[in-house]
Amino acid sequence: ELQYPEQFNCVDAFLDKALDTQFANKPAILSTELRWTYAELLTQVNRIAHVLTQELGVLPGNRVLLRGTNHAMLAASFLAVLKVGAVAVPTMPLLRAKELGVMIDKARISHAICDFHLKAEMEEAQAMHPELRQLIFYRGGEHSLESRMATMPAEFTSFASYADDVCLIGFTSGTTGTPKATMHFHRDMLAICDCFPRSVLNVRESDIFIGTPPLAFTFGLGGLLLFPLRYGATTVLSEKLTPETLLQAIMRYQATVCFTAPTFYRQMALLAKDMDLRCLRETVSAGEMLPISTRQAWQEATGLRMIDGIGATEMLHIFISAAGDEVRPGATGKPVRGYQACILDADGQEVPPGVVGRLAVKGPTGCRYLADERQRNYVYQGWNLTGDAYEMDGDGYFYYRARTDDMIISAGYNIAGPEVEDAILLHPAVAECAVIGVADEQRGQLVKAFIVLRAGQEASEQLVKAIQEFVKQSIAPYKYPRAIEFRASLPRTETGKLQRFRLRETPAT
Ligand code: 3SK
Repeated sequence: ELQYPEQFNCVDAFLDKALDTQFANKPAILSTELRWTYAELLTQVNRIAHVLTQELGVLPGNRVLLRGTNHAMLAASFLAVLKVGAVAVPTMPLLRAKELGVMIDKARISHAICDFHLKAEMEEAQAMHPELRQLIFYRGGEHSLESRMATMPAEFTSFASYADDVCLIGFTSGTTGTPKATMHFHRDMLAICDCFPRSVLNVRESDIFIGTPPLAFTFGLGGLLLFPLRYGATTVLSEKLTPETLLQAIMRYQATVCFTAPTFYRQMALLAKDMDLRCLRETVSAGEMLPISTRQAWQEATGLRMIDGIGATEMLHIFISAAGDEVRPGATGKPVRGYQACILDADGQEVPPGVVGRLAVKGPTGCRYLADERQRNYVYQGWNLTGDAYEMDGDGYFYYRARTDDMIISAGYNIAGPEVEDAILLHPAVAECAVIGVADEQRGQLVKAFIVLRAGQEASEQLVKAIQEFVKQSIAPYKYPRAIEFRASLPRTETGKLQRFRLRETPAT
């Protein structure tokens, strides 16, 4: 079991290196416009901490909303909020005023730190929510955070938090509806660093991390900020990345570890063939089910065996994964050291290997929703019920089948939508797809696929038939999509997760 002191501020554990001569001048954060060493990052964090406490009146326990793209000032602001004993509430940069308002209300937010480029919706939200007392902008505007920092001292003594003081409220991305607010403690910030990055990623001081997930998504917060800092490595923060620019950035910074989602790897695999990506040591995929075809395409293009992982905002980071020789085709992996997992049936009883059920997980992090009745559905006898349908084999490997609400029951058959998606994605005309069950008088539910075609491909009845035949050749024929609809794009959350529930809401065509 992981042991931490009763009283500590996690930021000290992330930035203690700045006081060590071996690390002080080592780059902590890199971007196109800046290079901050560990010593510089510590100074910036301390100056922001002074602005928060002296000028904005932030008190320990206050909730501070953060709004920005992946940038060093967002990272420093996050650390400063925790350092003064307040609670960070990171939000996705594309959220609208109304959505911000829901979070301000729910988390009782008193202060906000916002990138000046994202000012409009923030101000609109504040106008509707006067309980948000103080709003400060960085990267622009009058009385900016940077101008206030300029006169502040470079030292700041961290607030003496307790290990189980809440320091982060993370909102879920809303794949199933209204976002939930998950609460995490100072010790959780260290616990996630002591699990996946230590036993699966094997982080080294020389690592250079890069990737796409927003810092507002705990996948990105861990992978692009907390893990690199905890191990004295370097992170590259980039605001807008496409598959092409991510590949270029990997080469420019000689990145060694990449975090992104399957859809990005799928597109990068098409572009990567003639690129020199030998700098990469590990590539981590999470946030969505990793199709077997994407794993293969990436490995063929780069020679790299991808690390798949399942995490959840409720659990903070990845809890099942595998790397290197431990990777088994089709499996997400085994519980990360520190976590336990099992499969439960509808009555909460453990099922034997080979039976599909609900994935349950226990470990040093876990779900505590802020004032939400759904807590009762998530935690059962100490197990966190993730809402994913999984199967375990006799060797303890876990295989994703579907979200529990993505299982389709058609003519008495149980069909996992993602398995059908996997088969469709192998068709050369298909770029993206999502499979759902739609009501059907005869079969109860009917398998329906929404497909985005690759550039240059034309939708036609003939193509529908060709895809259906193609699927029947690779999986049991009863699983083939009896209905296919072509779309220009699929509904996704800002973190890239498919919103199948939105497809279920659309009227049948
Ligand atoms: O929600 C997820 O899919 C996730 C994956 C990895 C790490 C963290 C999270 C929230």
